[in-house]
Amino acid sequence: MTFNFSRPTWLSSLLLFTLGVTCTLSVDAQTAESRPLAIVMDRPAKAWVETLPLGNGRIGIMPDGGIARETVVLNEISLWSGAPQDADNPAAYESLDKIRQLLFEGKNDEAQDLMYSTFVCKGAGSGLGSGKDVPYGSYQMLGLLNIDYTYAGRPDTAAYSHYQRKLQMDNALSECGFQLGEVNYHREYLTSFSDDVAIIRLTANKGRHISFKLTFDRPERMAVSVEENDLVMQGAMNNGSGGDGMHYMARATIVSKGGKRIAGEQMVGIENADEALIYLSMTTDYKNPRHTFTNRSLLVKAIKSGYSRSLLSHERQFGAWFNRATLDLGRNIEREGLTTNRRLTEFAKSGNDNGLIELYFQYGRYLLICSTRPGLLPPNLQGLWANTLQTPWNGDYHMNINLQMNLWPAEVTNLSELHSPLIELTKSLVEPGRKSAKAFYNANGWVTHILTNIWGYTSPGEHPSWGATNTAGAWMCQHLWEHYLFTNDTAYLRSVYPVLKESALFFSEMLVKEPQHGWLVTAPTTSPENSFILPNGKTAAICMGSTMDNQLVREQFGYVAEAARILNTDSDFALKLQQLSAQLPPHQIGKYGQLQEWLDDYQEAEPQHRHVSQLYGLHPGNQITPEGTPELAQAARVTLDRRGDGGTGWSRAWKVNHWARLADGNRAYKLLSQLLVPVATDGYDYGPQAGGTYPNLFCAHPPFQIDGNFGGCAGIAEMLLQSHAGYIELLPALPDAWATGSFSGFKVRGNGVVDASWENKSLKQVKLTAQSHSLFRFKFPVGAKTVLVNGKPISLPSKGDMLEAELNKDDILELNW
Ligand code: FUC
Repeated sequence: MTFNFSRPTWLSSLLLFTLGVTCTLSVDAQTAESRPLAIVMDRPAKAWVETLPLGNGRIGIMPDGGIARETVVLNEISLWSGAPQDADNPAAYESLDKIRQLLFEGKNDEAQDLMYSTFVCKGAGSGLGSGKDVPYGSYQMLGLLNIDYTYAGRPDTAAYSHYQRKLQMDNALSECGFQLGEVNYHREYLTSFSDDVAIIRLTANKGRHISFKLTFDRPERMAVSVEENDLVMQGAMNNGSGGDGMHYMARATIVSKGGKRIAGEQMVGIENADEALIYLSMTTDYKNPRHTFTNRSLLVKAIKSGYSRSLLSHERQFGAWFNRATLDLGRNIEREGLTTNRRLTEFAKSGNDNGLIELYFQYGRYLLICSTRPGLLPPNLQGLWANTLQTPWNGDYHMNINLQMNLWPAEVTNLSELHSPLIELTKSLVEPGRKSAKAFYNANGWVTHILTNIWGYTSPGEHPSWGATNTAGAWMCQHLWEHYLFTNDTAYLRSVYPVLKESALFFSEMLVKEPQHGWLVTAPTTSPENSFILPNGKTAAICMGSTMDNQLVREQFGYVAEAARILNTDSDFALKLQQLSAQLPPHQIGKYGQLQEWLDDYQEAEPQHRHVSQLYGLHPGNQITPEGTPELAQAARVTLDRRGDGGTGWSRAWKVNHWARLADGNRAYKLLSQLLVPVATDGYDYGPQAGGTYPNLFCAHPPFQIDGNFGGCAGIAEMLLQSHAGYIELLPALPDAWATGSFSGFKVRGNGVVDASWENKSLKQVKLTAQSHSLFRFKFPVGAKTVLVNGKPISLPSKGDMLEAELNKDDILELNW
């Protein structure tokens, strides 16, 4: 079979090789005219966190670029062990009154002890984060594809030169090139957005030089066979009760130009081909009982369309997402010539690489586009990339910050549709969550606790100290509401209103009056995942009315009432929510001037704890703003100072957003620099010195956890554009390091797309395009020279220092200074 090949913008090095130029070629040869949105390495990966991730929202590959053997880690977003289970303890609510009574009496330690025996899930829960063989299950690596190469003349494979490996972010293509002996080899990798298979293309600048064998590998639960020309691996996961659970299949086939096919019982290969394409299809039977049929037909279809066409439509479909937003903060061309790991090191030493910030921002968007897809699942703790069977924390959905952080870039960076898998996951929790609400709180409505999986887990975790948080559902609902705020889509709001309403119904029934002030509080609960010291010297995590819970419930009662008003329904329920809301605990300022984390001003057991749950109301919520609540904003600053500027990767990313909301650009930039600190370790580390960034720009908790990538990406946007406080503000937290720059395609609440440019920290131009009819309010610096709507000068009504513009769909508002 032959195929056409149109060369994409590829490594300058290989072009030079082809032309016979023998200069020493390093990454520096990537010249400056183009803006290289790429991660670049100059050797094969020695660790998984040096490999470059490709994904199309469903399947993912991470090739290591090896010379003699290349190992490609394979993923499929739905591949989970475990199974649906009933983990609700039906008698749990019988101990609820007792637990609450102990909390009312200030005996939190006793309440917590009692919960261990009465108020946790039934069974093993998440298996303490190692749940692959219990019913909770784990997200798992699908397996490994090994490519064992043979090179003509058997050169020493360690003697390669001119090596370069890169991931080009703007077309979702990875490439690798090197010289061995006299021959230049080139590989391209993609996980096709159009064909839904992975493709690896292998070429050399001399004919008949492509020879390799393919094998699959997996530590367990796999059988490999050769079917016609395809290498097939299949198996079933452990369902957690000793039986077979989810089935999976991977199928690889080689299409070559020239060469001789070889095959063994568990191997296929090619010898002396001019070029070769490896097509790889991966499926599971999650919601697709006919997956083996799908698996093969995807492969057949992709091969039929031919590589050039596949590549073009892949780039077109990926680009339709990626190209919606741009960022330019200026660049340091010298640094762009370095490998990405060196670039990180240099940045840690002296900053001064705004191109790296742009790269990190766009990488966040890239990772989101590649790890979720409408109709499938949201990105898990590792997006869709895992290289083990027991993924850390089961690679699940933690809902006390982590899953939500994954979606923070979705709206503001113009990838709104990618919010839908999280929205669908939330909807799917309503039914099991109703049962959990009855079992644990004897309440109507639905609840979910801190963790969930793809099997609808809504019970508390196995340890109340972290597993008892019951406002995770409210936090998920905040995303459903935010999606409405950004899209103005009333039909969508109507479709999710029952989910929001039933969550609020749950809280309206489970809140109890605490005796000291008569406030309505959640109980029992936690402030994730911190603990405090009781007057008796003991430490506890279980409390009532944690500040985060109060904020989440107050916010939810507010937007459910507002949604009811918009949809012209449930006015009595809305009124009731407003009345309840007035009885929730107010924010309190503690002895250090900090925003109090608990109802009582307890001493934190760990003052620098990674979670900053009590600042939910500052970000992602909007109850605390420097303008609206200056005293609380000041208390939030004190809280952040007490917590410090370190922490795990995601913790640093969250604090970027917090400081952005506090309008402190330089501090936000400092936290961003903390997030970009190079990290080599890969063990679990929770400490204040822990987090940072791996060579492939994956966020290090450590271990790898993707939330920090997404939180950092969203934080960069939050520094440049905000719309959470009822108005749009440009450059609210611009650091000195970003004095001149521009962005385009960012989104604001009200469904507007914003482009802006600035010089010497002063706005030059702002353009807002309304995507639906909407009233936009702006807080702008005074003195705009021209204000135009659809090109015509106008004077807009202004209220105080706010400018108001009611725009129709496609209207363009432009301001120039
Ligand atoms: C929460 C965090 C941990 C980790 C885990 C996946 O429990 O406290 O740091 O991110 O989720």
